[in-house]
Amino acid sequence: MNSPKRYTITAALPYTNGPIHIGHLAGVYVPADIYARFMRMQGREVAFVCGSDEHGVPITIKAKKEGVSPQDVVDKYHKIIKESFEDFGISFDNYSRTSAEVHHKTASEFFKKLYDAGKFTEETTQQLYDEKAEQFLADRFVVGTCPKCGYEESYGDQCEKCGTSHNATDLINPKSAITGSKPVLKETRHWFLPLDQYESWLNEWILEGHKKDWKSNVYGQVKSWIDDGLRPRAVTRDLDWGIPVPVEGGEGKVLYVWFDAPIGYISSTKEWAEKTGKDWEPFWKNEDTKLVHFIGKDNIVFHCVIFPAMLKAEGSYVLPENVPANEFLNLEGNKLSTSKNWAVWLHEYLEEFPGQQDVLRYALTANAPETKDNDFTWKDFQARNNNELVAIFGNFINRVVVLTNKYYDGIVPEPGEFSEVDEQTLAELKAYPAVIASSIERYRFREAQGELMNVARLGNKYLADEEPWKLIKTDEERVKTIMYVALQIASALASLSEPFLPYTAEKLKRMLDYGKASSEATAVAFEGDSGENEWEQINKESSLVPEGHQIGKGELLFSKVEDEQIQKQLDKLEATKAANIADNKKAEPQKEIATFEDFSKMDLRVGTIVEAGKMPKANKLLVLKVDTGLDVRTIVSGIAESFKPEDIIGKKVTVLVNLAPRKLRGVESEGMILMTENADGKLVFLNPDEDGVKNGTVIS
Ligand code: B3M
Ligand code: ZN
Repeated sequence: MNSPKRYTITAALPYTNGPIHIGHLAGVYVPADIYARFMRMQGREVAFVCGSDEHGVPITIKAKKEGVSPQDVVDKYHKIIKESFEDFGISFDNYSRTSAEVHHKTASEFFKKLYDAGKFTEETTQQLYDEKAEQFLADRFVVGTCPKCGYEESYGDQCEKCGTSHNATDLINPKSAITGSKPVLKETRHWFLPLDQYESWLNEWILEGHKKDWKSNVYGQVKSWIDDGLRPRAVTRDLDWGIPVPVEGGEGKVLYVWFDAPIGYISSTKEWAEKTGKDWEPFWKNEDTKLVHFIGKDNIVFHCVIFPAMLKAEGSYVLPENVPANEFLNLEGNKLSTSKNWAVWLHEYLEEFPGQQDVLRYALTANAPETKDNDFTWKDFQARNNNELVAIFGNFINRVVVLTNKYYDGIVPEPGEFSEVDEQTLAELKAYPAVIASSIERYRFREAQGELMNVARLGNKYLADEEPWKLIKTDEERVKTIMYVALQIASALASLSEPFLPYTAEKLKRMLDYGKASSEATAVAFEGDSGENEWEQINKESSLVPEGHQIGKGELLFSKVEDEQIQKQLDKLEATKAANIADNKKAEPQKEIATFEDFSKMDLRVGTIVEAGKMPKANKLLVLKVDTGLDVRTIVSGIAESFKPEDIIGKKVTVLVNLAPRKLRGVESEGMILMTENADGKLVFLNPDEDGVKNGTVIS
């Protein structure tokens, strides 16, 4: 898209079933904020919108667990989340919530427009139903094996492991997340978005149109989902928490959370426009608007396929220009988990590291999972702060400000003749705004921040090489030039650091009294320019810290993170791990009673694994040949993350031989191998440890 007139930047609406943790920040909110701040500095018109995602089954599960109402849950976490984003400097223009009236109205009107235009199909289908809980099981109310990748904890609407989105009835071995019981099928009527009808358009719009500019991890997941064939998707649910279906026959039903939530971006923009007296429509309907969605990889299908199909069906909206989804961040080698409290919670970080928002922003961006999952460790956090922010960025600024105050009472000296080194240093400096801008515009924030750090390295090296503190005794004129050059680098850092380290940039502008300079010098520098922006001022002849300008006193930009602080965090995680292990020991609640007849239907045999191999492109599945004593048969098993194929050949196993055969990734699997898991979550076989037991022996 040639130079957009305005930017609508959205960040995934966090579910209000828990606080924000570093995985959310690294995956979505820090990159989105860097991008929004940068675009504003470019003088662009920006609407950076987000809000709490307050409907959906995760909220009702949390409410049941806490014995409160869903509204209590969303009110509690909406407040925590909104405040922690504000205190962390995520610069939303508006942060709304999907329980807000404006959203109920916007989402209902959106649904009604598609309904009236006949864009939905209405189908009476068999849906999963929990007879004990007396309710239909949708989304996270049901778990089972993902039909695409074999992940055994897949939800009813999406698999967090492979990202695919499916209908609950597609799950293998579904189990109610409410009572643990096996669901039955019960008739119910829903409205479906016929995604299959958008397949050729999606092929053209994405697979052809965005082949080059969408990240490969995003493009790959979307392509795989489309290639698997698109099917109608239910956009309503038999639930009582959510936006009521606004049409005849919708009693007792609500909009599917993933139908209403993305519309939340539009509602939030409307709310913002209302507050600021702007018109929201150009941000969602004008072709010269660039719409960018910042999300985590588990939301790719919803933002690249389902929501665009909804926008296409509605017909008056622009489509996302890019969806630069990040992969996942792990914590000390383990998956972040809200339910297991395995996380660094943002609101706790803000309490324990007061005033150090930028340190966490910096460490998360330096390790951002932009193309693959990555790991956050407290040791790395400490190293990034002490070895980079303190030792390079802070050290350089401190020297510049202290020496300028010491030698010239804070007045920027008039430079003499520039040496070759000075010329070269200033030339290198002038290249950085474009270099950093180019990385940001391609959503490479890790790379962009690395270049920012190179500016601080340039300054640090320049001073270390020129040693003004030595020359001051013998060549005062030379020192004036050196300090002038160093001050230009410092003022460049004040601008270039703002998208990444907003709190540091603010302090640095105060120390250089840049605010005043920028107003005066900006007026001079940008006078007559075609509205040049702050980002460009570094390339201007008229410096923002010109000779004669009075800078302020020094203040500490960064302080060392001590070993004790890190140890305290590591101890906290150890305590969480211990609590989880203790929790694991608490067995799951017993399932409903099974009659002897039920049990006698199951045919369990001793078997031996005689062959084992990986399932192509499915990192959880192994394809096994098992000698069951009756025959040698193929069984597909989700154990690839616990065992290497070569390690389990010859292993005795317990096999359920009369389980109905099913196709997994195109391979017919005839039976199931019984497994359990140890305290560390590693799978173990259930097998007779007596060697003499022959294959085919019945287990009863
Ligand atoms: N609430 C976040 C998640 O899946 C989900 C994003 C909605 S963005 C419209 O964790
Ligand atoms: Zn899956």
